[in-house]
Amino acid sequence: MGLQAVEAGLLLQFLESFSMVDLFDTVPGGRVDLNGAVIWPRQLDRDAQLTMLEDLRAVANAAPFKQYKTPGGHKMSVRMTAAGDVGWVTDRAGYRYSPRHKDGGDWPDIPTSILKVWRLVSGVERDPDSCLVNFYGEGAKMNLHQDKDEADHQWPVVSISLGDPGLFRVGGDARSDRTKSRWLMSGDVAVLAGDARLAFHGIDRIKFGESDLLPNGGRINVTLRVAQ
Ligand SMILES: O=C(O)CCC(=O)C(=O)O
Repeated sequence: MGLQAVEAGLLLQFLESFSMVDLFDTVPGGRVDLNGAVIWPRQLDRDAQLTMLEDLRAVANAAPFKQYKTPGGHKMSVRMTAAGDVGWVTDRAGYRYSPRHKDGGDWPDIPTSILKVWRLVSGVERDPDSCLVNFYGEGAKMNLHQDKDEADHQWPVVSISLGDPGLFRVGGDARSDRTKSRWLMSGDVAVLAGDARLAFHGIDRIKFGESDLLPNGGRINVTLRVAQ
């Protein structure tokens, strides 16, 4: 690699660590607007994060993490499980919500520690009926996509980050729309609602091992939705 490429890489790292969008997109209440997605930075303190982690261990014991394949046959890099009446799954048969996990049992209930976050930030009376849990190990990412397997898109999507930082990218309703990015930190909460409900979004990469919340590193994302 030439010297200029090394310098450009270092400059990029510097700008990313500075999180430039903060300077321009902070809205009242300390929230951040990222192309219409609202981010509540550091909503959960360390104790709340540890409690949620403990609750998620119980979820994963009842419904173990699996590495799903897309309908096209590609193995996803994240591992997933779920809680609630229905859980999001994918395989050759397609993307869908299923009342049973891959080992055949019902999904466990959504832990109260997680429901509390929805009730605080969603702005709606109805509780979610589905809670997807994504685990990002080293090198895992999630490509740009829309959340549109739910029956009614008027309900918001609420997503909680735990562990290593994840670079969140949000665009518009078309895949080709301009995107903005921000590192989601442990304890951050993001909401996709209203005009941003169907925004394309994804996680470009994580900074594996930067947080000590998970003993072996990695990032957990908890995504709450009204699916049915
Ligand atoms: O990991 C994240 O923060 C985003 C997850 C996500 O987009 C999804 O599960 O649909």
